[in-house]
Amino acid sequence: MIKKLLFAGSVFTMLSCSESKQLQSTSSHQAETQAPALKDVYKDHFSIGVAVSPQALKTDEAGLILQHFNSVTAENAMKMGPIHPRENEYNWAGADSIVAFAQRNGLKVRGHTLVWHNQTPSWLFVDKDGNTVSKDILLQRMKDHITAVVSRYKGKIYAWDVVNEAISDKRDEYLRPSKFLEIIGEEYIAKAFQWAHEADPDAQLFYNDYNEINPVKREKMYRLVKSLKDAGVPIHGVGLQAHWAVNEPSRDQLDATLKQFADLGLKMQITELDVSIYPKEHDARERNPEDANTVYTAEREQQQEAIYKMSFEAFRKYKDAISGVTFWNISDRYSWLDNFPVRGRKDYPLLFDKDLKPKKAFWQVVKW
Ligand code: HAH
Repeated sequence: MIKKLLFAGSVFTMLSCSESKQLQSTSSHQAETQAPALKDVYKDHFSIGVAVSPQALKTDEAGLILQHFNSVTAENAMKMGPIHPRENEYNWAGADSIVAFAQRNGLKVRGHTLVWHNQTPSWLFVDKDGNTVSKDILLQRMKDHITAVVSRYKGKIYAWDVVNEAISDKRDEYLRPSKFLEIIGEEYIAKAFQWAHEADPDAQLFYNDYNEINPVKREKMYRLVKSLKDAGVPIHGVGLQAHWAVNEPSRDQLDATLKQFADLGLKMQITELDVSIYPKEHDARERNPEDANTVYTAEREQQQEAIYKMSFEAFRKYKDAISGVTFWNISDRYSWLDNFPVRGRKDYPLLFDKDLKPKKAFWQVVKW
């Protein structure tokens, strides 16, 4: 007990005053509920991360992060739109504050993301007259962006999602039609890895994508990552987003997915885990009358609990291949799923409720 207090005391000295208070209040809450820390439960297996905003780090959610997580990802702050809003202007404030929080508190940082078809800045694909830029110009812009961002956080960000979601969701199409693909061609992917590696040779570089449990999509992800690896491109791992739901994945589907990527011989991380209380949908859509039913019923809660339990059983089975599991958002106060696939439909996909208390699913994840 004394050891624990001394340890806690030494940790507090590294925190800002408000972070220290937040951690203390969360610790007394922990004592009440006897909740073990997620990061301690899994310390011999993989890191436990969480996607954050700079704002959340100034609230009581910071205490919860320090209690349970040993890795953070910026939910939005490092995406190209937010961090590079104009060609000659970077907006470092949000990303810097997340990295500083992590450094003060001894957390690892995953970088997300360097090249993605979404949340791009409006200037990226056009010249000053609004005409589409040439292949050479877009390659140069990509290189400048990747070099600037990766260099700034060299040695502070241990892993990067270099390319996000480059695979098509259409059955018979390999790569997603995007401006990057249209203007540059397939080589934009390998180039991104090469420039990220040049900027920080020690960073672990990942290809990251969603709907990895679907056999058709999974096969294409596997093909892409394997072809990059075989071509000698500096790629070190595959990120499985794991945006799941009450009705998926099945145990067999998940097992087959983890097995296939484990066999690649690269690192594997679960990068954006959440379990929606609604059946899975992959495309944004208009609201319909049934969407008014956002009650977090006992049945929905139970189905979600079962998916979390089964998922962590699978993660433990493949623990030698998995190096990190990151949740996409902190607590049910806020999730990106509140606005996807339907705007304004509240979801409850995480392990902590709006009061930051561990949910039933949390207990499944820590008890084994
Ligand atoms: C992820 N895409 C992104 O990687 C992440 O950056 C974002 O914050 C949330 C989810 C998942 C996705 C999507 O955005 C659109 C359609 C399908 C899946």
